[in-house]
Amino acid sequence: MTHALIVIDVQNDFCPGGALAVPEGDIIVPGINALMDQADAVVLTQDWHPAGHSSFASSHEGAVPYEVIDMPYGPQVLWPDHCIQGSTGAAFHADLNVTRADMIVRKGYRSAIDSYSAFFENDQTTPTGLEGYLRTRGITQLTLMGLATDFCVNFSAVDAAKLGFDVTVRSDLCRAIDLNGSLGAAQEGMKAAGVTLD
Ligand code: VGL
Ligand code: ZN
Repeated sequence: MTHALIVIDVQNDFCPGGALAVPEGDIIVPGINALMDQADAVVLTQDWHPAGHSSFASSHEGAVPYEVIDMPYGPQVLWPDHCIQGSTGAAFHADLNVTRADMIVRKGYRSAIDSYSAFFENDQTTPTGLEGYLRTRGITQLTLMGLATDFCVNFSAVDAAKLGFDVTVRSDLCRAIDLNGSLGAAQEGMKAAGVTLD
């Protein structure tokens, strides 16, 4: 079996001091780097929003961060402005071993739709292209880690399992936002989808 590490959104804005900081988001970096040597492939994902993205509370009159609104594709949490294309906040954490990456997948670059998952945008149908990349390389086994456990890692892991990949999430190398119990729900959802939580 050919094995890929999928490193989700280890970017400055999700680390302490960032615009959408995840507690301890930076302490997972050395552990992620240490796994890269043993992998056949390393894929990094990068949340990559244009200014004024529809997932930002600031794009909606009277809205505040962390409220949920209805979008044409379903409910959407509104976030502080984060991971603006080309900004320091959107850059990978300085200590992440970016040199080892075979592939960098950017997502969330369409203004009207968010993309938590590395495989499909939040309409759950528009592909990012990652599935094709992995399949054409003969990759069947995925280990996921990164930020945040309950959003982008969760959505990516569930989609990967639904697509038929053998999926493990290294919970020790993830950190969560944990909004209104979202971490517990994510853990249940991943298990139900057949994801192994390590
Ligand atoms: C993420 C919220 C908004 C994530 C990205 O990487 O989990 N969360 N954009
Ligand atoms: Zn985002």
